[in-house]
Amino acid sequence: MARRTAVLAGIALIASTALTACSTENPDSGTAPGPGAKPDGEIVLGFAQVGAESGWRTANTKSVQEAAKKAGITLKFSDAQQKQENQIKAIRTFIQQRVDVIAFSPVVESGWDTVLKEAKDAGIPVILTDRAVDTQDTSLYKTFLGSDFVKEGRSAGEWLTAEYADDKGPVNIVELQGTTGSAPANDRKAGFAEVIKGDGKFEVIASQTGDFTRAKGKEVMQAFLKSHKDIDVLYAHNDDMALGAIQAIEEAGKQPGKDIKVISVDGIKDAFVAMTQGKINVVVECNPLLGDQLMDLTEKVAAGEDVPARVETEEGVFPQAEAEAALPGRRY
Ligand code: GZL
Repeated sequence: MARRTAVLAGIALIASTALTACSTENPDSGTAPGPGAKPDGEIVLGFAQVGAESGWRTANTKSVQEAAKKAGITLKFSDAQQKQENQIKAIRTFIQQRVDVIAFSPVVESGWDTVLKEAKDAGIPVILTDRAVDTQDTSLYKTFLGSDFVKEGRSAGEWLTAEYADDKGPVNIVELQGTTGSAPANDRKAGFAEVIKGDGKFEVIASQTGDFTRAKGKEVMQAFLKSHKDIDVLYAHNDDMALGAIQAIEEAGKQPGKDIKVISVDGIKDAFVAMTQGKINVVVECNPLLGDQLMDLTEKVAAGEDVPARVETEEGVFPQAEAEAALPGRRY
């Protein structure tokens, strides 16, 4: 009997070990000792990234990974491939692994209260980076680090109204929106509309999501060009969609930046190159290099220190004439 029990126990041990090994979802699997300062001062940060949809996102990921290394913070990183359910799964994994701090860029604004409450109940502080969430309960996160997207939209609108100050119109605008439901898409649209609504000559004749990607931006611009022969301006919520749309405009035999003015947001190097080629007229900068600030906030939050409710990044507006001089200094 004893031998049989021993064999069964052995099988159970092997099975449980195998389950634990495949149940973790992160490359650097394993369970952190748990929230709160550790004797050796190690901090484990769980970071749930949106995806890898754009040049901006790639630069943001690189900034976070390099900053964690520099700060000696152990980073558990997940890429949600632009799916909210994957980000929620990643946050739940970080909770199971009992990381010290969770940070993420919410792919969309709504639907986060439940999982953020789970993190709060587990005593794990959360930092929002880049994008915001729409919640009544601001106790669910410690701070927001990122840009003011409404201001970016307003800057785009202000450039347009100045550009067409002496033009009686009509000025027909097509708009490539970012990911549906995301804070940058909602806010960049709102800020832009707020500025142009004051002058009846501006009309947004078509507005559709290009999901922040080059491929989708090109595809939607092709459709815009097919259904509208009188487009004067493209307002793209990010450079990747603008660069995709530029291909569509050229394939339609028109000159981007001249026949159709192009306004874009982000400020990646490729957009500055397009401005030097006369294909984009203005870029509203959105800074992805949040890594060092995020690590500083992570250390403070892990130590239980107070942090500001909102930490906004510095960013500018670059008209085409400034692109040549600015390009060598661009960091992403
Ligand atoms: C903005 C960021 C947006 C960028 C896009 O902070 O969330 O997501 O503008 C990126 O390029 O995909």
